[in-house]
Formats: sequence, C-alpha cells, structure tokens
Amino acid sequence: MERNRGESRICEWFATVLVAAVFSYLLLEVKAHDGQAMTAEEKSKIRDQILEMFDHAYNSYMTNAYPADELMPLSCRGRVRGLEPNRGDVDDSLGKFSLTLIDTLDTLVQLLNKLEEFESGVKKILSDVRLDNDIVVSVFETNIRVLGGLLGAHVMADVLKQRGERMQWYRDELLYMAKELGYRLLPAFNTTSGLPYPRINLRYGIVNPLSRTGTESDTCTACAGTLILEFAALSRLSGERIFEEQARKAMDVLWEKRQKGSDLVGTVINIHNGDWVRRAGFLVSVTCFGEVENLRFAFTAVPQQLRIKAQLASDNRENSSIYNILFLMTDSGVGAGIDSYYEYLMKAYILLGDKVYLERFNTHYSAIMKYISQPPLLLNVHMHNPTVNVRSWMDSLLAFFPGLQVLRGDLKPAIETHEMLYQVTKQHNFLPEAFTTEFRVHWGQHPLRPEFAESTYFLYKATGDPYYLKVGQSIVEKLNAHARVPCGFAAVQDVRTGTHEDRMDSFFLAEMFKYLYLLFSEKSQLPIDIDDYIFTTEAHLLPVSLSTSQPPCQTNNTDPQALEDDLFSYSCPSAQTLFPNNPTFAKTIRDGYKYLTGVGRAQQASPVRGIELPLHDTGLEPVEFLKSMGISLTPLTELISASQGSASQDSHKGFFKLKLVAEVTQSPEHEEVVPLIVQLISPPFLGQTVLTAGPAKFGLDLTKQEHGVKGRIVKSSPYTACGSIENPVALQGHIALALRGDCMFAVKARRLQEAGAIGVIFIDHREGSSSAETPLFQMVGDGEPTDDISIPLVFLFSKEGAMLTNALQEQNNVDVLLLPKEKQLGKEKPEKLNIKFRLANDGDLAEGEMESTTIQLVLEPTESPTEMNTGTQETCSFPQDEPESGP
Ligand code: DMJ
Repeated sequence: MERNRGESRICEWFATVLVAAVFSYLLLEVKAHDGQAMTAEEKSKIRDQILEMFDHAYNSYMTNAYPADELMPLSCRGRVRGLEPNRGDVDDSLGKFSLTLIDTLDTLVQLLNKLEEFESGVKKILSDVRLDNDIVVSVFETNIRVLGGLLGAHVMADVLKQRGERMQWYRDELLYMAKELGYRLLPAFNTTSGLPYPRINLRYGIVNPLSRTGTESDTCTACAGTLILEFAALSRLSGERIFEEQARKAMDVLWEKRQKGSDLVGTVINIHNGDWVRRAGFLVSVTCFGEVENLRFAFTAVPQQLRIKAQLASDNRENSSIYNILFLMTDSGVGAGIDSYYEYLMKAYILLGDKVYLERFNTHYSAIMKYISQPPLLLNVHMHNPTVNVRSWMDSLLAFFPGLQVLRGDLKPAIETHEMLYQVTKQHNFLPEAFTTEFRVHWGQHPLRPEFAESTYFLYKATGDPYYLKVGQSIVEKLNAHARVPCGFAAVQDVRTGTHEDRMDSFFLAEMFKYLYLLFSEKSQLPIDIDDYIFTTEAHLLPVSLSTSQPPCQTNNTDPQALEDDLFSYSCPSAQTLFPNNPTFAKTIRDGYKYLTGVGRAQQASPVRGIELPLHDTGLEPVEFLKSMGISLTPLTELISASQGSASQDSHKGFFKLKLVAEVTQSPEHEEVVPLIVQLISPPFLGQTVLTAGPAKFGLDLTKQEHGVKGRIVKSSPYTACGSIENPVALQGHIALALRGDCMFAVKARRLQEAGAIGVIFIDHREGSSSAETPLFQMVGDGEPTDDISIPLVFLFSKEGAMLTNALQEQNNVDVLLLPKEKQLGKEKPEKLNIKFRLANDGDLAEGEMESTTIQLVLEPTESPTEMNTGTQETCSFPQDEPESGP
C-alpha cells in the first residue's frame, strides 16, 4: 500500500495505524456477546485483585529471595544456582544477577505506578548487582530478561526524571549497566556464521579456557533471532552501533538460511555452518506387509504416536512385520524453538521502522498460514516437506501467536486459535506445556507461562469484545485457586494432578501481571501512554520513537515482488476494516470452536493429512521423498529377483516394498549412548560372560546404581510381552527376557513391571544383529510420560541375546547383573599377588605340627612374577571387538 514512503514515515504511519486500529474499536459501544459486558466497577475490582496478586508475588520474592535470581515459593527462599540441584537448561537463565527484580522493575512504573518501589528497586540493582560473575548463562534468556529489563527500567527512570517527579539523581546508570551486559554478551557472536553461541560465561566469554562454554555447535532459531529489539534499542540509546549490527547479522543469516521452497525455518541451526540440524523427530511404527500400492500414506495423529499406513496391494499379510522408525528431521512451527524469531521480525519493523523486517515477516507469515496453521490448530511440519505434519501435539509457547496475528491484522485465525487454547485451559485449568491435537495432556507441566494472557490482551484490544475480559478473569481466578501458595505463586508440575513445583520463574512477574493488568485498565488509568511503546517478548516496553532516533543499519532489500500485495502487507487493519458494521464477528468465529474439548462435541476424527505421492509441492519423486524421511524403497522387481531369482509379473512401476533403513538404531547425531552390559554371574559363568547391551531413555538409570541390578532371568510369556503376561508368578522378583517387536518398548516394560519383574532385557528380533555390527542406541518411550516405569531396561542385539537364551536353556537358572560397562565386575585389574610354595623346613612349624600327617606348605612371596590364574581376570565379552558406543 504505502511502499514508496520513507522508512521512518512508514513506521510512523504504521504506529499511528496500529494505535488507531487497536483502540478505535474500543470507542464503539460493544455489547457483550458471550454474557454481560463488564461494568467499570467489575473491571476495577479485578484490577485491584491483580494488583494484590502482584504484591503477593513481588513481596514474597523481595522478602524471602532477593538478591537471589528467583523465588522458590514452596521452600520460601531464593534459588541460588549451584546451591540447588541442577535443573539443566532452565538454570541457564540464572546468572546471580537478581534476575526477578531486574525483570520486574519496569512493571512497577509502567502500569502500577509504584514509584517508590521502583526507585528503591533501581537503587538495589545499582548497588547489589554484578554482571561479571563467573557463570555460564543463556545468551537468549539474558538478553530478553536482563538486558530487556535494564533497558525498560532505564526508559522508565528517564520518563520519571523528565517529569521532574522522581529519580532526579538518575544519571543513566541502568543504561551503563545495559551497555556493560551488551559487551559481555558480544563475544557470543564470534562465529563464522554470525549466529551467536547459545551460552556465554559472563566473566570469561567464550574462548577463554575458564569459560566452561564455547563447545556448542547448535542453537535454536529463537535463540539467535530474538536479540534485535534489545540490541538495537541498546545501540540507539547508547550511540554504539555494534549491538544492532551483530543482532541484525544474525537475523540476516536466519533469513538467508530459510528453506527457500517453503519459506519456513527450522528449530535448531548449526552456528558454525548455518545448516539446519536434523533431530530425532518422531518414532513411527510401520507395519510392512508384502506389496504397497501407489505409496499412498496417511500421517494420522493417533493419540500416542504417528502412524504411517501404507495402502496394501493385496490382502496377503504374510511376512508382515512392524518396524519402529525414528525420523531425523528438521521441523518447523511457531512454538518452542522458533516463536520469538517471527515475533521479532514484525516488532523490529514497528520499533525500528525498517521495512525489510516486515517484508521478511510477511513472507514467513504466508508460509506459516499455508503450512502450519490448520485453524484452530498450529501444527509443526517437516521443514523440507511442509505438507507433512511431524507431531500430533502442540506446545504452550505457541499461545503467543494469536497476539502476533492481531498485530498483523489477521484476526480470524487469531480468534480461532485463541478459542481453541481457551477450551484447553477450561479442561486443564492451565495450558499444559504440550497437548495433543485431541486436547489431551502430552506434557502436564505449567510453569505459569504468560503467553495465553498475552494473546487475550491483544485480542481484547483489537476486538473490544468483553468476552476476552471474561477469559482474563478466568486466568486470574485459576491462578489464585491453583497456583497461589503462602509464599508467592508456584508452577504446576502436572495439570492433571495439580501438584506444585518449587519455582516461580521471573517471567511470571515480568509478563503475566502486565498483560492481565493492562487487559482490565483503561488507557487513561495508566501512568504512561502505552501506545508509544512496543512489547518485547518478555513484555518490556521499548519506545517506538527509537525508529527515528537514529538511522537504521545498512541493509539489503528483500525482493518486493516476492511479497503478496494484500491489504495487510503494510498495515495493521482494524476489526472495523475486517468486519465492517459487524460487532458480533468474533463470536461468530468462536462459535465454531466452542465444544472442541468438552462434552457436547460431535465426534471428530483425528486430523489426517493424506499425501499422495509424488508430492507436487516438493517436486521430489516418491522414492526421494521417503528417503529424505529415512525410508528407502526397493522396487519389487529387485526384491523378488533377489529372493527368487526372477522378476514377478506383479512387479511393475508403482509397486514397492518398504525397506527399513532408519530405525531406532539411527539415534540422533551427538547423542551419547552409555554402553551397558549383561554379565552372567551364576555358575558356570561366574562373571566371565559379558554381553554388551544398550540403554533406555526411561526406566531405572543404571549409571546411577552403584552395584547394578542383579536377578535371575525368566522368559516372558508371551515372549514379545505385548499381550497380557501369562507367567507373572514365574517373573515375580526376576529379570524378564522379552523379544523386541509388535509393540513399543514402553508398553512391554509396563506390562512386565506390573507382572512383578525387577528388570527387562529386550532381545532384538532381527536375526543376526550384533553389537559388533550395529551401533548401540537408546530405547525411547512411546510419547507418553514414562515416569511410571521404574525398573531397569537393557537391549541386546540378537547374537548376544542368543547367548543368553542358550545359557538359560542349558542351565535353567541363570543369574545376571545389569550394569554400565565401565562398572563391569572383575574388570579392574586384579592386584597381583605372586605366591610360591615350598615344603616346610625344620623350624617353620610350631611344636606339634610336625607330627601331623598332612603335608605342610609355607607361603612366601616370590621374586620372579609368575602369572597365575586368579579366576578374576578380565572376562571375555561377546563380541570381542564391540564398538565403544553408537552414535
Ligand atoms: C518468556 O521468557 C518469553 O515470553 C519468551 O519469549 C518465551 N517464553 C517465556 C515465558 O513463557
């Protein structure tokens, strides 16, 4: 629409349209479409309630946790990294820099007008916080939470100072801190690609031998693509361009590396060469019958897993077999791993006035709407084959997306997806971290994430529909009812049980209350003009005036021809434009999704995406397509001639036999598989027979058992353990042997555990497989939580398995030890004690001993080392030269 305008003018105009669009609807008298409109008193009551909740959370942190990074609301003390058990990646947000206070500071002014608390909070930060701790932090989290927090607080400090009310002493100290932090993060960009390292040591950077980081090769797309707002604001406020330049370069790389066919990006990228990282995508059970006709596949989201069903050429089900296939793929979605990259493209345009960001956003957005958006669902797809869904579940982070769609002006899908999310919260109180396309819990945790509140706020602003106030009210009530504890608010460990977790992440204070409070506030009730600011992904507010404060960095233009010239490409249309004179439009859209999860819903089939090969979208031939997904196809002609020596009449083009090439043994690259062993310890083996075994990603972790797990082996009946177990009495207290195949490892494990087995040894069903030829792999679960499986599980290839079953046949009773290879019994070199014997001489023996008829021998150390068989020398293993570990 307005492509010829100057960049800053576009931005200015955009901001004006945005403000007008978002608020114009509020001026209309909108009736309540799903119940009564809220009166001013009701809204004010809820606002007070939110304020009270904020105080409860904030005071709990300040009183019981500060200066620690976060509050542990159940223990009512601070979480100090290193003093609490390591939680893995999630701890990388904690840099011993009073994270929660920094993340919360600007909220105190921007919304709540708590000026005294703000001023004292700033003073605390200036006196207490160090940014040079010897600690490894996430570059992404430190940027959005700490750098964003410092900048947001600086902007507010400046506003208050300008107004002459408070902070007269302030001399940009927070900005200096932000700059110091910016410089501490900069070494992360020292890669050949320009994509930043995911982690950095605040004191030692990356390359320093003391840094304990710098070995990473991958980062997530959002991690590399969510820096531009904070870094550009830092550049423009401090006058130092380097920050914006580096962040922009990272954005440029991601754009360049997008999959050009689909215009989508993947979730994980190699920071050195910019390649998308293929990961274990999903496990699929494939039933292969004889011939497969036309290669017609349906990827069906059945509850626990995806299945590929091949259409049968005939009813001949002989020789059918089930294979578990692990697909290595690059998936693409709008949730975890990617989310804020898209958000920052759109918002970088709004904040910086550079239309290149908007053009890129528009290109990606079209792709998202083409492939990922299946209203009301947003489903991850295979980046290279985007018509293929890769998951049957969604993650809660994607709940921000309807809010972004509002900014884009695309209200209809925003309303649809938001409604779907609301239905999920109605069912489970909160959004579980992951939920299936049938709205069942996939991963039940809820760490008090604010994304759903964020979208609710944006939708209310765009539609003025009081329905969204009711949604907001339900969020408030649920937080009070299910997350509130005497010392703050506690994350929910599992929405199904409502159990709490001892964590209150800083984003809860930084974001949740901000969006909720704004939702119930009139513009006039806020201490600042909220329309002059843009929300960062952590809800820190940066002034849109930055777009004109300095010229943007030099940039390449994207091809304008590539953009769709639609109404929304350069604007942010209002509900008025979209649905003129129709104030009930949002309700009309929502109504279609009212009974998605609950009673009264018509039985819906799982979403199915049928694919008829060849895929026109990719232009790939069927064989290439499946190969790209880890399946190879062998034309029947070849198979039959190989097996029968002649071609069959049935074999013709289009008939293939599925051949397994990628199975669970093809574990993701870089995955470390700790080799285990099954050591036969009962006579006559006495530890000398040691079989190399693979571990499982679930069940008892043998590496943590000092002495392994010992037990007698008993074959399961049925041997596959897929049906109900017929010999529970025999299995009770013993280690079960079960044949691989027919159902998932986790299913077998559960059955055998229930039957009383204390461990399971799975034996490969493929004849002739051995650990000498096939790398070890880790058995994976069935997509459901596997916490209920607590017994140890190991896997033997069939050659090793045969040794065990032979032993059982010969000996009846065979005791084994399951343990990590490095703890193999008797592997330690025996201490050599060289002993020689001689007949006793006179004087060697005590009085009376001489009279004995026994021949007396005397032990004496030998000088010459004579090798003796102690019976504990290193035992043979099968096979002799097994690989150390598999990929
Ligand atoms: C926040 O830190 C930010 O919103 C980020 O972009 C992703 N998620 C968390 C909250 O869920």
